Amino acid sequence: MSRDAPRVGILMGSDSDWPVMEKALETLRRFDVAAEVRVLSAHRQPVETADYAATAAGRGIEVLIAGAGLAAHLPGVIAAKTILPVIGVPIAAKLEGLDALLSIVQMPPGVPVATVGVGRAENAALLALQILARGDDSVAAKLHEEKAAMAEKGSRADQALQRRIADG
Ligand code: RP5
Repeated sequence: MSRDAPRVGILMGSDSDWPVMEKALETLRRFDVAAEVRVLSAHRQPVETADYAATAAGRGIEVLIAGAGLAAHLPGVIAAKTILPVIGVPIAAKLEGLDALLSIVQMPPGVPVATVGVGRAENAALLALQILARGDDSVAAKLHEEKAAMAEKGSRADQALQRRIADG
């Protein structure tokens, strides 16, 4: 694990969200970007959550990723207390995550939360990395490499499919 100061905060409403949210940490580690991870429930720890959001930027955090399920208020409550970009990850605790998706994405005017798909913690990390890459050439270079590798994989799959079709 990187010993650098954390640049990204990965937050979740419950430790039951960790199996999904750990994908965000894994993705950030792949890019050598340090993160801090916290369980902070908007409902069960309201004071601690508000304090975290209000102090994150001052401690050097640049982007926040917040995952929650059910009445998923954590990303919005965090966004209310900071001007750091907040990326919300809906967790499928009930209703296949539709409840959390709508709760996170339907923020009122003035308080945006960038919302990824249900359970898509790795995409939240990639979006956080893309934000960091605006001022970090090393992260930008790794993101370009990753995109090229993805395109290469797709091309190989396409070529293999063409061969299978041609062979009948
Ligand atoms: C939400 O309630 C959490 O984000 C979690 O997805 C869901 C269930 O929490 P637990 O009852 O498992 O702690 O606040």
